[in-house]
Amino acid sequence: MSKYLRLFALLVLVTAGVFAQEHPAIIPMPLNTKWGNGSFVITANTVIVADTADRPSVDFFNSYLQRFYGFHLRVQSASSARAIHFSTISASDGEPGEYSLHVSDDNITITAGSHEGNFYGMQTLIQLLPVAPFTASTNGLVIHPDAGGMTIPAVTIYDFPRFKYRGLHLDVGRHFFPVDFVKRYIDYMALHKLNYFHWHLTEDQGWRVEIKKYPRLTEIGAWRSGTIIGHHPGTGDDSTRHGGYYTQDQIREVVQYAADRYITIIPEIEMPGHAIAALASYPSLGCTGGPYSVPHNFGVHKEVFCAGNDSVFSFLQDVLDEVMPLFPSKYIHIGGDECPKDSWKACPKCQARMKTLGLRNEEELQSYFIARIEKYINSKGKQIIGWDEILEGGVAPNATIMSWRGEKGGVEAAKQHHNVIMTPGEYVYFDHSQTRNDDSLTIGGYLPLDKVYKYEPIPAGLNDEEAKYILGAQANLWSEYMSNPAKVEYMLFPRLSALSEVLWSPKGARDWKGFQHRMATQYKRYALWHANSYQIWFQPADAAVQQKLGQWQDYKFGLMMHWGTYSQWG
Ligand code: TNX
Repeated sequence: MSKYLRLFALLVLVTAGVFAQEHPAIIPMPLNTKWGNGSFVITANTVIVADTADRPSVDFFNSYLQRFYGFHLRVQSASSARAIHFSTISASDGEPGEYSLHVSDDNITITAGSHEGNFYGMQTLIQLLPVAPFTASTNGLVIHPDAGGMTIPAVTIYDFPRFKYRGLHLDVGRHFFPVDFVKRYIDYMALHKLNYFHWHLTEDQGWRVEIKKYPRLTEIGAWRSGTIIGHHPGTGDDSTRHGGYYTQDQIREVVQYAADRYITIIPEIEMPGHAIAALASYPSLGCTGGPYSVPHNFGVHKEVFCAGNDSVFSFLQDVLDEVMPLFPSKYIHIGGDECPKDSWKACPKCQARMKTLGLRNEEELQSYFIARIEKYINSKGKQIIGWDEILEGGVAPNATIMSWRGEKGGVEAAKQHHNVIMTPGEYVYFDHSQTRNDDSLTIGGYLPLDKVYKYEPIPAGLNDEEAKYILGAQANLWSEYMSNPAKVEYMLFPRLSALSEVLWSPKGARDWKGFQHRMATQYKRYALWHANSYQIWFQPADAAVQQKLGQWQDYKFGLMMHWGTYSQWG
């Protein structure tokens, strides 16, 4: 090869390398991406062409532009040149959530088989927006379209999710979080293309949903007079009243907010354990009749709903009668985990029930409890989800299982042809620390970003037929040691981004190194959203990532100067 040819080849390689790095970082990685030549420039004159049915996508996009870039676009139904087009084709044989996104010099077109698909296409478009450089202004970060517009690189993407259940959970029982934060949490889910929000609404330490027939649940059960200091059992008590609850109107508002983001909310009403807040409100619901008080500490408590008392079932049915109409979800989560059997063993009513029904042990009494509630919920056209303990003593006939104590429960349930949502503690418990020297208070355990990223939701040991019962996976945020939104965000980010790729992207696209490179951009998005995040996630050995992070640190520093305490939520 001549000297010039070699030089030319080198130049081509270097340029290709540079261009490869210039492409926007998309998370979760789409199924199929072909970068083109050229670009579309969004200016203040760009219009959005969409039907009213795609209003949720258009509104999300415009409010994202407004909030983070300081402008929004005009919307019209008539076709136009130089526009962002949303179109839905009715493709009954399409994959759920599939979309294609095409960016050329003249247009941006999002085409999908459903409005939900258009929403995901729009989320990908959001990730093509430039995130740097920013100019500071009084309303935040602005790339004003008048200043040359926003350049969106030409690309053709075809995409659909790997799993149909892409979940995230939030425990609002241990600590209460206000509606505004719950909405923000739902936005974070939407930005990561997740579609199920598991709202853990009742706990020992707090009952969080208004039930009109039983006002004491929120007058008494939503409040505790203090919280332990430090890890359970605690080194003291803060003696500070904590609590709160959502009115039914607020619940409806949040459900609609989620629906506008194609997210289904699954409410959890815990039974027979984790229910002291309810017992404190109505002591006759427990085996001894109380008195009970809303605990200040955490862990697994022995006071549970009495399984021998029919009025407990009437109470729960009344509660469900008010809860089910609030949530369009076909699933209702009934808990079922960590129910010690001590009080049932000592309770004459529970023992009498076991004798009448010929139940051999208290595990079978728990199965009776869950199956009786399942029957009621099924009679209203809904289905139950329960934690994997509901497999013990015989599983309720139509239940979906959430496998949290490792993968075993999920494997067992799938083999019994029950639907399964994988949520094993080891891989997706975001209450665990992200670093071995976490100086913030957490429940313990160590779950770094790469472990989440490498998680495979289909457990080994299932054949193809059984694997079909794995609907997807979910990360859980238990809030014993998350007392404020900034802490929740700190535990959520960056792990949420890894989870989204596990749930959405094809298995073969999983690439830890490439993901780390894309995360440098994702961190800038976190900053754009004012999201708090855990930052020291990278492998110090990876020089390229470090260099990007160096840029990020400079950038973040500028941001902190601008906002003061940027990590504060609010
Ligand atoms: C177990 S996961 C629980 C929760 C705790 C969590 C802490 C599950 C079904 N039950 O009540 O908050 O561990 O990691």
